[in-house]
Amino acid sequence: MAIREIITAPDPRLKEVSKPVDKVDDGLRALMDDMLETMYAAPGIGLAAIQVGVPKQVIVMDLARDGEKPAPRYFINPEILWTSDDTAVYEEGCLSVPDMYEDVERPARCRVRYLDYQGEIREEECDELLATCLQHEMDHLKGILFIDHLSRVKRSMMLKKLIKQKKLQEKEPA
Ligand code: GNR
Ligand code: NI
Repeated sequence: MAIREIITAPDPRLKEVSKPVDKVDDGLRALMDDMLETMYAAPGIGLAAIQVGVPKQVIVMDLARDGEKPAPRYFINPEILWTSDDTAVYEEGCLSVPDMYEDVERPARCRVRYLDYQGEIREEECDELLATCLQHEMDHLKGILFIDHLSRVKRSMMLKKLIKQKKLQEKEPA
């Protein structure tokens, strides 16, 4: 397993549309293992493959709290089958939009079909943080970031800050 570099906005790769996976094999599982390790190290609760530069429809997630037993989840080729009409607002953050948090409104519940770590087909009804996080990750697969759900004014303010952060990073690399 290895920790990979997480791409941050603005970067054209984050706008790429990810392609479906045609086979769940050991190569894909190695990618998912790296993604999980990268996500835990960040730390974050979800990660889409495009955030490490791989445009495949792959998501890893772990919603266990501090001190709880790890509960890794894997979603390959996820499809939303249904979303509720009622919505929920959650203060979102993103590893590709470091240190910024804003409220985002999304359907409160959804039903998803996906392939798991073994390549088995599964269906699940999601609510609360799982519904929010899954929709946030599925946006990444379409090249969408949570800041794209905000007003133009908020988004351009955040993009300005992101560009400033990058310029500072260039001056003193990690
Ligand atoms: O770690 C993360 N936390 C989070 C909080 C609220 C809503 C979504 C998320 S996902 C984010 C990790 C990430 O950027 N995934 O793409
Ligand atoms: Ni994100």
